[in-house]
Amino acid sequence: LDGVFGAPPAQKEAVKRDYGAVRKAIADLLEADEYDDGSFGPILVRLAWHSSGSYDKATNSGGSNGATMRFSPESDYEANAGLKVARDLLEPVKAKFPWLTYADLYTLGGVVAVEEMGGPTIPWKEGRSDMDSGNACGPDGRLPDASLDQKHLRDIFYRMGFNDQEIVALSGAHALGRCHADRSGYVNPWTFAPTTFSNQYFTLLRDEKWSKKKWKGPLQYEDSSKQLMMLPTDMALIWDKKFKPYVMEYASDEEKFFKDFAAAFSKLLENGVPRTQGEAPAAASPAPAA
Ligand code: HIF
Repeated sequence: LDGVFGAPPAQKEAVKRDYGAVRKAIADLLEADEYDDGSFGPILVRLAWHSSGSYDKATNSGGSNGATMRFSPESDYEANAGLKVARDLLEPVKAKFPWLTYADLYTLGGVVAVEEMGGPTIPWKEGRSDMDSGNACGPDGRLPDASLDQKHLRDIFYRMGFNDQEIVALSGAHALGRCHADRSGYVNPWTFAPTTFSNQYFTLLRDEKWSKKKWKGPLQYEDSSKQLMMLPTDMALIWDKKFKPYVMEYASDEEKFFKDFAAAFSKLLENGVPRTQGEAPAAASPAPAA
């Protein structure tokens, strides 16, 4: 009978794609007393975003599908400096769950990090595939340049299909992490709690007096305590009259920020991922095991 009906069940590889176990493995990596502010969470969020932020809507190229950042030239783009730390950190997770694609892992890493640091649940769905060479890397220059202004921000994020409100909502992720002189040339964190997802980025933009930092490095802004920073592109959000109302709204309504951030970040990670009709990003995550 076996010859007629195919391989006997015992020989079928029964791989249970347990995304709950993957999430736990990622969550277990985050805490690290010796690294930065005590967590790899922020750099995993940056990895998820830079994996996805190469998307160009007009040509439907770039984006998280393919995990092309593993390859040169994308791995060496100046904007991606330092992200090897995050990619290397996730290697043991890939080794433990070989059926998992890098493209799904890099995006899920950011989702788990946001959630573990106290942020909203981010709708996420598996299904990205990996390219096996750098031939599919997008061109350099698709990620934003922090030294520029609101026009540049709109050029970059409109290209990915975002509007002004989504640009401001996404920007709240700079509540997390810090700048590193050896990676971007900038220094310091944006908030006093860089491993907690909150709306503090917006309250600080609204309430602090930001002035130019006097130093030999690139132009950045500092608060009255001189411990915190804003990039020129962060300042653009309060200087631009269309962006500013959203900053004010998210500063006074953290719940609204969480809701809008979850939607915009989910969209960022989904951009360019091939889906069959009706297979929209999961409204609830994790998606059920296949
Ligand atoms: Fe960042 N971002 N980002 N960013 N980013 C840095 C670090 C982080 C921009 C520039 C920088 C987003 C948008 C923009 C995170 C998450 C997001 C650094 C410092 C720079 C220069 C890198 C270093 O020196 O280590 C610019 C110009 C953006 C356009 C507005 C996103 C919205 C805020 C999309 C986003 O999610 C995170 C997290 C970090 C911290 C990484 C760390 O290692 O701590």
